[in-house]
Amino acid sequence: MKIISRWLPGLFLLLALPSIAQTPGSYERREVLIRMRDGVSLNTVIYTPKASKEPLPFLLTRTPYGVSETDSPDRIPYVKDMADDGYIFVYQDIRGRYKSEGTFEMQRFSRNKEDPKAIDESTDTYDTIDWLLANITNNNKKVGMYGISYAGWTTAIAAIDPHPALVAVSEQATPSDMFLGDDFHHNGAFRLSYGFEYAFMEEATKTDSLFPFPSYDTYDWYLKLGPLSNVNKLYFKEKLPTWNDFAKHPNYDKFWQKQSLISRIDSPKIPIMNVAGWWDQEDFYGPLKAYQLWEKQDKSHKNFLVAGPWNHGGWGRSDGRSLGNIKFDTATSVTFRKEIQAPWFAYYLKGKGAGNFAEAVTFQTGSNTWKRYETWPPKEATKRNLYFQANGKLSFDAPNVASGADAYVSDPAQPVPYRTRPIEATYGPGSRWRTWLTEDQRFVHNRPDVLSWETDVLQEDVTVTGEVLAKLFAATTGSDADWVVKLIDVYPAHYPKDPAMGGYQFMIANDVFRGRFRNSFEKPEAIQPNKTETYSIDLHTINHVFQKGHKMMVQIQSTWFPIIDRNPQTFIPNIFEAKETDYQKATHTIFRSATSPSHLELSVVGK
Ligand code: PG9
Repeated sequence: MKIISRWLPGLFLLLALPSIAQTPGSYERREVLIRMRDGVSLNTVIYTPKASKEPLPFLLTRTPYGVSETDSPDRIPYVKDMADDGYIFVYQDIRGRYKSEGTFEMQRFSRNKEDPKAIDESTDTYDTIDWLLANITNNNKKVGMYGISYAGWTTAIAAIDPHPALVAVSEQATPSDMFLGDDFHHNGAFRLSYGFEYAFMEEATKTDSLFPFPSYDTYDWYLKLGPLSNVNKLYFKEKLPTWNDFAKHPNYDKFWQKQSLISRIDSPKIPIMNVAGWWDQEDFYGPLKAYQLWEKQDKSHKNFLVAGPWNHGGWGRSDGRSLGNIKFDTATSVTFRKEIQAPWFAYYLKGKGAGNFAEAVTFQTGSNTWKRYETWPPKEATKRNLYFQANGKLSFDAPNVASGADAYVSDPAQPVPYRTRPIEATYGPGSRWRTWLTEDQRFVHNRPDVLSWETDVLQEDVTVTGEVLAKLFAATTGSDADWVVKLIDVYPAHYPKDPAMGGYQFMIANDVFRGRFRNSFEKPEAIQPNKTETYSIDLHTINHVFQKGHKMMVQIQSTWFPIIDRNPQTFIPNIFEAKETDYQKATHTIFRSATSPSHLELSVVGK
């Protein structure tokens, strides 16, 4: 994601290196090349307050998206509160990107630690901090690090093996595992449009470039692309390492496991604030997983979680009063920046304030209120199952019928669009990518290949705070299948508070699961046609009140295109090698009987 340029309205280009340019703001800017241990130099923009007398801490961000156009921090809403307090802001192009030397490698974090010259993003951070402490005057010898998404990931890995001067970090929307969740796959299902467009954006050139789609709506383009092997044949010609890795590693092998934070995180060595957006279209799994992994070994209250009603990085941009069509009554991003982020860094980097931060602060949607928790997910929630019933009903009562099922035909030649068309290029002009998770799901509600079950009108609020798990009993006539599960808040048909929202189907939780991985992500197995199998699908944690007068709905479908590549529905060991003829229609059946009671397990607070 092109974070920096999306934050920054202004453009201040530097003409000579190194140099000092006075900006109209209260910060002084310079751009320097910092030499790493292997001789490669990284381009770095440094903003220092003009007026400050006392020694100040650094706040460092490392990104692949280009730092030269970064505006003065006192003019960037995301960090303005901290800028007004006074820090030395440091922005760096990571290796091989924009004005930095060296070669870019996607998520480089696997150096040989025996080799003192070996490098990765962790050593580049270390060397940068060494240089800053020695070369920037009037610093207080403390460094904080923060960043969203890729810059959240560089932050997370800096915290795993921290430089002694790195004393507090906030990873925000870091990816944690690119096969199980996050940008490139979810539960083994390949995120086609994101993987394709992102690999091109980062690796076709040194600066970000958009794939030149010949049409505005990419849905047909991806459909006409045919099997995934056509990508290299027709377009990438084996030149993009990230795409080649997708094709070479279709299962959860060492390649994915080694780069996953799951295999890297142990006890938190320094304070860490993990930040997540409930409707993050890129890395929602990541920060929640990172929080959970650190939390397992957090003995001294160093690990924190903040989650709010945001898309990817939304807390850094807008005021956070709304997302797409959904309104939250209060300026959630402003609250985060002023009352959470700024005091947190001020305490750890400057010793200001009392520092009694809550373990978890999450915004509860529906009631639209901030809540503080001593654990996340909170222990007071109880598990309640929401069962699929006959006639499209959903209820908290288990089915007592001996047999019962609903079926649909899923056709890879007619995949369900994941958002309303036109599906603009992910980061292209006019793209609605950033709010797709909040779109009204009525656009697919009555398709024959999308099944829906809904409760009666709720007579009282149902508050779900914590984990949501889908348990499906399902069969297919094919030998592989994807299962997409969506938990939806259905607004009352007549909704005087906001009439245009009457009947809106607002997706609260969702995910996709590739059936071949039901027993193991490492070793996929064909599904035996017509055999009922169980699938446990993690829909992650939420904090939402389904209000009295609303209904709860579950939708299930087997295509979500082109964000997820089409499952051929015929088991092929590597889908990147599937042929056009392998893609076949199949009938999928979801059971809802006493012995095969498909349901969602919800963490319910209160009644
Ligand atoms: N979601 C983007 C990303 C992060 C890390 C690796 C690959 C992609 C981003 O917004 O930076």
